[in-house]
Amino acid sequence: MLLGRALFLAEGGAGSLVKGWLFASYPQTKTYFPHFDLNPGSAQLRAHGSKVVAAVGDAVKSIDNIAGALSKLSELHAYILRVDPVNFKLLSHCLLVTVALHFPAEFTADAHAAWDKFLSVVSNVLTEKYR
Ligand code: HNI
Repeated sequence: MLLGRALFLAEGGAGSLVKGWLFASYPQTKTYFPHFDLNPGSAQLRAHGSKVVAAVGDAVKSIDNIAGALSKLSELHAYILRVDPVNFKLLSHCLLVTVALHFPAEFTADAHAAWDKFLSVVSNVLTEKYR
């Protein structure tokens, strides 16, 4: 299944690709990473990208309890990092584009819809603590 197969992206360094898309397409998102070397493919970006994609993998594995699986991350983003929720839509879009590019044959209309829905659940979980 495409959700599961995409997990391998974590090792392939796709996480840094996703962040690369994010920073190139939406430069305002770079303000959250003043302490990072943001050059494409930097060691910091790769390490961070792997963590993000691994967390998406955790969400896939706990598809029936995404809120539980990501609760610590939700607190981190809301209370410590204070990332504006709008940025989660931007990142979700970049993730979707990356999956579509890596798996063009499997990225059917159904897969597109499933990813869209899954990423909006993940984003909702990660931003629910702001309320
Ligand atoms: Ni996010 C750290 C997962 C969206 C800015 N983020 C993390 C970590 C994970 C993670 C995992 C590492 C935590 C740790 O080290 O304990 N972030 C996710 C996921 C999403 C997401 C799964 C959405 C799908 N993060 C975003 C967005 C932004 C963002 C949209 C801002 C544009 N994240 C950060 C920042 C850090 C971070 C900033 C800290 C980086 C560092 O290492 O200093």
